[in-house]
Amino acid sequence: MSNFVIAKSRRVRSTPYTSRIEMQGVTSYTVYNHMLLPASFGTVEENYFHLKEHVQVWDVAGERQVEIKGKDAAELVQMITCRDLSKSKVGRCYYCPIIDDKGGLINDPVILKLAEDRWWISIADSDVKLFAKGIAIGKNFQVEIFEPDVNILAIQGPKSFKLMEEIFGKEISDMKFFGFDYFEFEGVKHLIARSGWSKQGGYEIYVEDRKSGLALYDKLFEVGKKYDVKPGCPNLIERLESGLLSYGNDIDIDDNPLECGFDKLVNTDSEVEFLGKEALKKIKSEGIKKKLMGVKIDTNAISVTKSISIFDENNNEIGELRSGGYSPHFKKVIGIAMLKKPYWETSQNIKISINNKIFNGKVCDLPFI
Ligand code: THG
Repeated sequence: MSNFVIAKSRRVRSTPYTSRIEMQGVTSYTVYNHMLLPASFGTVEENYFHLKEHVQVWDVAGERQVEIKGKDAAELVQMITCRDLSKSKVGRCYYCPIIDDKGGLINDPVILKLAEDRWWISIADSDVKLFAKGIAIGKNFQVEIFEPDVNILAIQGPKSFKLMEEIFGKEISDMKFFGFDYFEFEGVKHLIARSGWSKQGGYEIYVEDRKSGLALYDKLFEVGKKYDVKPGCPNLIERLESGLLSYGNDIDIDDNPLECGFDKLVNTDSEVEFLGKEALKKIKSEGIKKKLMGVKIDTNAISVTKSISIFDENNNEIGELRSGGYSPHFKKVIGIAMLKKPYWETSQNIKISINNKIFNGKVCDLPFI
């Protein structure tokens, strides 16, 4: 295999922390929302064990914010998600499928309600800003839609609580999962949420003041020494074991939220109006024809860089593997697959072919753990 690097440019944006993580030995990047997102610091397996035991600081500035502000902000946000936000509260985060008129998944962001007329959509990798602008223009909504200069630092891992307490005070530990509030660092207030794209616990700091953010970055490593803090990034194995979905990998615009296991977030029986409500009602009544499931495969290594066809014992193509990696916990490869009806039952045996070698496996429920 050839070795290559991602060529940087204005279009492939750096983050305020890029120079820091390059000094700290980042070994690969992916591109996420037109921005550099670190993908490894050494091997994914080393990063996995460290994340589960200690604490990591992640440059996840690529999780961009789409700010929706103005008189019709709440109406626009509700228009693009199938989750009923009518009882949502300021100071809370909401995981919300964004869907189009056909029920196709546009994105699966965390939505922060900053005020009744001010929201942040913390997006996965697709151009939600353009989609929201199109809807707002078509509906003549009075809103401003823009990408503010917010650059998230995620603090993840079991020791994240101790580390954050030392910097921001004991109160930060009182925050509930998916709550957020403002906490002061050296005279500057930062929005901090109890959230993050791992299930090892932690926080996300929505840095608006770049200068203070860099000072905070350095402070986290200084204070974090005794907790064995390391720079890190979203970890393929940990997020698979935890059942966290990756837009563009596991799910996409050709999937609807019912096929992706978001049933509880599809509130077609509520009063609220949203795009794709009729489409989703119809899909619900007719039943889905494919479904996202876990798979376990009897091998110790796999690299999924495109969809891999999945077959049953009679060589019928029954679906596709969309992500996968070796799990030290299960001692086999675990993956996320889109399987056709009726092959998504957990008793289903599967086969995949990689480089002319056949591997056997089984369908299982999500999340794995
Ligand atoms: N944090 C922030 N922005 C993000 C992500 C994030 N944007 C991109 C991407 N991640 C969006 N996708 C997800 C997917 C899952 C979760 C968060 C963002 C998640 N899920 C929990 C779970 O599945 O257990 C909780 C869901 C819930 O309680 O509703 O956290 O990570 N800022």
